[in-house]
Formats: sequence, C-alpha cells, structure tokens
Amino acid sequence: ATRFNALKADAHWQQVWDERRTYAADDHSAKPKSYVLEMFPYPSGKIHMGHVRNYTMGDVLARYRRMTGYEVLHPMGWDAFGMPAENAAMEKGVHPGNWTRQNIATMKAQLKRLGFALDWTRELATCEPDYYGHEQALFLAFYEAGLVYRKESAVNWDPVDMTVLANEQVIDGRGWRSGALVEKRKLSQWFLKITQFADELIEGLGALEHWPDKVRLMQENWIGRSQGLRFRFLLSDSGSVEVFTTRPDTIYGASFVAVAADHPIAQSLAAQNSNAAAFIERCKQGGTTAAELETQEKLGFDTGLTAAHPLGAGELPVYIANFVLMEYGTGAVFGVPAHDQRDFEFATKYKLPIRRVVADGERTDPAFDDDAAYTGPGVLVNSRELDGMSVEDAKRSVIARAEEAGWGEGTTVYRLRDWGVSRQRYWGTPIPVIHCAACGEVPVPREQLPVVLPEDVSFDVPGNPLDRHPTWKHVACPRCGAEALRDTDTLDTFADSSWYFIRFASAPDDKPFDKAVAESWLPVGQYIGGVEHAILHLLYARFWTRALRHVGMLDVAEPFTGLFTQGMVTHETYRLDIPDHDGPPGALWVNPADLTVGEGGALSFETAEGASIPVLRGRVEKMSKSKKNTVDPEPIVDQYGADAVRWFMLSDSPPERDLEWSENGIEGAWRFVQRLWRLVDAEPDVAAGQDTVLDRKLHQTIAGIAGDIEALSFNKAVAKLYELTSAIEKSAPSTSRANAVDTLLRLVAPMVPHLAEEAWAARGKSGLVADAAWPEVDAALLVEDEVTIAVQVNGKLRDTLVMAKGAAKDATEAAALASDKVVRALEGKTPRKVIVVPDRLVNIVA
Ligand code: ANZ
Ligand code: ZN
Repeated sequence: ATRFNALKADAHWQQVWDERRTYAADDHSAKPKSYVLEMFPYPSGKIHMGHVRNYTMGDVLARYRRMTGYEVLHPMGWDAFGMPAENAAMEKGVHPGNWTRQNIATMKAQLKRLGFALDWTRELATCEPDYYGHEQALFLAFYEAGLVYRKESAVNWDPVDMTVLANEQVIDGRGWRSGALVEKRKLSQWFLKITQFADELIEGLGALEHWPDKVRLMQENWIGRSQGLRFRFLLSDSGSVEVFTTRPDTIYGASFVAVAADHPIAQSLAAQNSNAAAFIERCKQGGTTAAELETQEKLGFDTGLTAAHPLGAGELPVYIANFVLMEYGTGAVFGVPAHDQRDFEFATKYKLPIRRVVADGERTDPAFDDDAAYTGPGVLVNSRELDGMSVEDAKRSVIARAEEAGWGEGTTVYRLRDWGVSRQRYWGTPIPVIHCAACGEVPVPREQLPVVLPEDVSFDVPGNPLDRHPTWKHVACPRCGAEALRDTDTLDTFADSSWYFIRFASAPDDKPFDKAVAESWLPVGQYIGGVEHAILHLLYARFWTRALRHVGMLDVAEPFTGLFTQGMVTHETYRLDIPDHDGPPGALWVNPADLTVGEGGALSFETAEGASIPVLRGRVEKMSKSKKNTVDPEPIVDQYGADAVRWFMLSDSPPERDLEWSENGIEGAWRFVQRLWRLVDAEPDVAAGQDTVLDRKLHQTIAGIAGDIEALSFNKAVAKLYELTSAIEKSAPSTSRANAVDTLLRLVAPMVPHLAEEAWAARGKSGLVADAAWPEVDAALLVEDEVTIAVQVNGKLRDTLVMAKGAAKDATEAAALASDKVVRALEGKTPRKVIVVPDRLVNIVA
C-alpha cells in the first residue's frame, strides 16, 4: 500500500482549483445562492490557530453547500487599517502600508496552503483606495441624509507626547509611551447617528433566531433601552435641575442630588468658586471609558445648594460628582445609596443617609447596614403610599403621579450613544470633508474621491502624521475656492468592517456596490467568528446596513441572519522554573516549540549557552503571544499536510467550545487521513454482492452528517465518519463496499478536500469531487438496527432470524415459516397457531 503524500496532493489540487477558478462565485447563476462568511482577519503578521479553526468551519459549510446545489459566495479579505501598523511604524520605522501589505502576502499564502474554498477573485483590503474611497462615498451619503454630525467630545490626551491616544494606548490611566497621566480633552469629532436606529436594532434581534441567545442579549444590553422618569428639583437658589432616573420607585430613598462636572450648574459655580473649579479639573483626569468611570473612586463636591424633594420628603444636598456623565440622561441624578452601588460608595464616603426603601427578603428596616447596595427585586417599604407595591408597580405609580401633577414625565432612554468615528491617526480612511473659514464644513465632491492617504509621512514624533504633513491638508475650498483645510482625522476601523461583506457581494469600480447584485447575495446566511466581536462589530454592521436602507442604497434589513461564535484554541502553558526571578513576569513563559522533553516527560529549556533550565507545566489557556503558548500552524501544515490540520480542528470539541491543541490530536488526525487513503488504495476494482448492513450504515451516515453540518456540529459529523470508515474496513469486498468507499469520499470532501480529490481521481471518477453532488439518502435504508428473533416450534428453539427492527408481524411469521430448520422441525405438520412477539420471538404450535 502506498502512503498519502499530503504535501504533493495539497499543492497539486490547490493549483487545479486555482486554475479552474473552482470557487469563484457567479453572480448570474441560476442556482439558489448561499453566502458563507467568516470574519475577515486583521493582517497582523501570520495566520494563527484561531484563524485556522474559524476558516475551517466556514470552509466545510461552504463546500457542503456547493455540493448540495447552491451557488456559494465564500470570500476573503483583509481588515487592514488600524493601530498595530502605526505602532510597527513607530517601533521599527517601517511604513504602515508596507508592513500591512507584506503581512497580507504572507497570510494569504498561508491561507492558500490550507486549501480553503475561497473566491480569491473578490479579495479586498480595506487599506486600499479602491475600498476606502467607496467608504468615503458612503460616509457622504450618510452625511447628506443627516446621519452624520460633528460635535465636541472628550478624547484621551497625553500631555507629554502632546497627542491623542486610542483607548488601547492608555494603560492604567497613563500614556503607553510617555507614562504621563492621561487627560480628557475636548475635540470636535464626527458622529454617526446610530441612536436613531436604537429601537429597530433591539426589535430586529427578535428575528435573528439563528443567533446565539447570549449574543442577542449582549446586544440588547448594550443598547440598554430603559423606561425612566425625568423631573425637575427646585433648588434653594430658586433655580432648578432636571434629573433622570430608571428607578422612580426609590424616590423616597433619595439622599442627595448630583450633577456632572461639565453640567451648567457645576460650570457656573466654578466661575465664582475656585475650589469648585479645582474639583472639576480633577474630574477631568482619569480615563473616559465606562469601565474606568465605574471603578474609579467616587468623588464629590458639595455645592451648598439644596433640592426640594418633589413628594415633600425634605431637602437634599446637591453635589458635583465624578461618576455622573454629562452625555447620559440629563447629566444629573438623585442618589439612592441603599439601592445603587455608586450612590452607596458616594454616601458612605460623604456620610449621607442610607435608607432602605425596597425590602431585601425579610429585611424592611429603614436603617441599612450592609456593605453593598441592594439592587434586587422586592416590595417597597418606608415609602408612604408606595409601601407594599412591587418595584415595577411602584415605578408605574410614581411616573403616573408625576405626569398627573405635572412635575415630571416618563421617557425612554438608551445606554447606546452615537458612534464617534473620528480618530486622530494616520492609518485609516480619511474623512472626506474640507473645512473652510467662509463655508464651514464642505463635503469633498464625489468626483474628487477617493481622498487618498499621502505615502510620505513620518512617525518619528508623536501625533497625527496627516495633521503635520506639509501639504496634504491644504486644499482649495470646493465651494468658494478659498484656501481651506482637509479634515485630518480618519474613520474608526469599525467603519471598514461594517460593510465589507457588501463589497464582497458586489464590487463595481464606479460605486460601492450594485444594489441588485448585492441584494441577490445578502444577507449572509452564515457568519462565523469570535465572540469578542459579539457587541461592537455586529452592532455597527447592523446599523450600517440599516443606514444604507435609510438612504435607499440597499434594501436589506439584517446583514447576518445566521451567526456562530466559535470557541478558542487553547494550549498548555510552560514556565521557566526560576524561583526568585525578579524580571518582568512575562519573561518566564516558554513556547512549546522551544521545549526539550527529557526522561519521564520532564521538560526543560536549553539556553544558547548550553545550560538547561527546568520548565513547569501551567494551565491550559487560550493561545496568546503574551503566554507564549502559541503553536504556529505553518510548520504543522508542512509536517502533516492541510487535511490533517483541518480534520483535527473539526474533530475534538464541539465548535462553540474551546479546542485544546495537542500533538496527539494532530497525529491522530494524520493517521485517520492515512487510513482513508489505504481504504481507497486497497479497494479492488471488481467485486460482487450486496452487503445490506453496510448499505444501511452508509445511508444512516449520509443522513446524519447532513444534519450535523447544517447545525455546524462538525465534531458529530466527524464521529460518524470514523464509524463509517471502521465499518467499511471490516466489511468483505462487495459492490456495497465499493459504493461505500466512493460515497465516503464525497462525505469527507468538505473536511479533507485534498485527500478526497486525490482519491476521487485515483478511483477514476470524472471531474472534481468538489463539484460532485452530495450523496442522496435512500430512505428505505434508514431503518433502525436489526434484531435477532428466536423461532420456536412447540416451545423448542429451532432457529434465529435477523430482521429489521419493527418488522411487521406477518412478515416475521412468513420469515419464520420459511426457515429450513423450522420446516424440518415441523415434519410436514401444519401449524395450528403462530404467536409473534414483535422484535423478540416467534412460537409455532403444531
Ligand atoms: C435613582 C436610582 C436609584 C438610580 C437606584 C439607580 C438605582 P441605566 O439603568 O443604566 O439607564 N444615572 C442617570 N443619569 C446618569 C448620568 N448622567 N451619569 C451617571 N449616572 C446616571 O442607569 C440609569 C440610572 O443611572 C439612573 O437611575 C440614575 O440613577 C443613574 F436605586 O436614579 B438612578
Ligand atoms: Zn469655502
């Protein structure tokens, strides 16, 4: 028997598929269309195992759909703008464009070696003008439709490097390079009106039944629609302050009012009071993210004002507080320390009353002495007319009362804010707007698109290279011709990934996409990617799609009707056993490829100087550069071939769970590929005879696998293929066996496509197995397992019958009476009575 030469077969079939453009999707096909997409990669350098797993899953589905008669769109491209390219420019002096394009070339070659059924003719990279120029046109279409506006908003400012920092460049509140405390600064920035679609984006989730519930819930929480009450407190200086609450039920538990540092009340106080001004300055320090606001110490400044409780429950002190955001609600709140954790921390610090108004089980006492707020459900207590009501009833009651009496009104609010898209960075899509002293903001005329990034930029000093480029930003105003300035900000890279799936479906030169062609492919029927994108990317893409519908460019409601979030690839971690190591903690991790395995499996690391340091095994964790527990797919493909890697990625764990990479696992996969090959190699050309047991097994497998692949339960499909392979191996030569081997090749083709092609050709089949039709199921052969039935004559066992389980009584009786042994035992007598116990026994009384 020969051995399957994976490397040779991989290269050969990849070339054949390429030459024949096997996986190029035809826009004009008469077949039903199916769009299978995996989240496109960021070209960070090399393909990692997470990519391999992700793309293998999508590939199996795409190949299966092709075989079942669909015209499949399965494209690939590059999410090619972003910070890492600029970091590389700053650290290594390489141009972001060169770095990115080099990485793309490397990663493309690596993806090709895995034999994915991708339509490379549709490849795109978001960093090229033929992509981002169209994005600029979409931005302008949104601008014209009033979905884009500009307003002042806070950014992270590094006072030493004098530059704006991305959130990921702020580490523990300090600039990543300077180490200086980051400040909040206001800049004029562009926003997309995602909040206009907040209700639609929540309601649309209901129809996404092929999305994981957990992702739908995350989206819903992110949008955070809540019903609340707005009302005004009258202040002791005869002014007033409007607050917003989602817990009007707790109104009798209020013990203070707090306003944001940039609230007008705070600002006017600061104008007269230098302590207040200093406090406000202090609030500006610290990060701008929600998480930072949540965790930072709660600080307040007593304004000396008091607010009159709207239901006559006394006067409340008014504070300026760092945990109140100007951008949310009204920028002012009333604090209920017993039932809100931030308020609790604040009240504890400033010794304000903490009064229970929602019973915590049996506990109804107004005095509250727990060490955290109680935020659960319960019955209202210590709340006058609200006592005894549930939280929900009390909310409704207070809102109704406020509306009746005219001091407040119920409102719907959203946690979701408009999407700030301006980034003070080079490596992104230039925002196509020109600022003119006379005309204000002027969109770049369409015929001047794309606004192309200048190539000659420097990264030797901090800041935005576009802004300090000597000529790029200086242009004539398109409207009046006067000297004007380009916007030097670029778009958030989430904009690039919000419509790439549309450009894959249709990519004319002269416009972002053709409406009819794009609509013929969309929505993406199955989208596969990491759960880390469950919120922002998916929400932005859903918004972008709706915005396109709003401007009449695309009539699609939801971009992705099916979503699957796959688990991670994990590996054991290894650490140098150096007890009193005082360097950075990360320095002790060792990559699995650098280990030496000694006697009894003891691990060590050999230094360049020839010393041997013992190594400890650590936990199994997500493969990551920081823990150095990555396994580079490339040498694995070199050693075992693409099919073994693909098979392993599918076989071990359910796809939504983590998959632990192991040497044993990949070796097992390789052995299976070889087993398949031996089966083909050993199969004689001519054989006769039926093997109904094998036929049945085969058809059960065909039926089962189809369901498994549709459900993306690849590990179950793999298990069934193992079983079928064993059954064929054990069977004697027969026409059934020959047919089973041919059919098996079609069944494994989506998973191990190179071996399947090689074997298909070796068996003399015409065409490519990739183009072959998925096997049909013979329903008659799906009957459950067989049963053995005892046949007695006058109570004595005379024969056994093997019959299909559930066979009819008369068929069983007829089979028993036809038995030679029974005929002999009857000695010519006519049976008087035949008793059939289905699936068990036939007793013949003569
Ligand atoms: C009184 C109260 C009592 C509140 C209680 C909560 C619990 P969600 O549900 O996330 O929408 N809030 C309102 N505006 C704010 C702002 N600008 N900055 C910081 N906090 C603000 O949050 C709404 C709740 O967050 C509101 O309800 C308000 O505090 C606070 F037991 O009012 B609550
Ligand atoms: Zn002008």
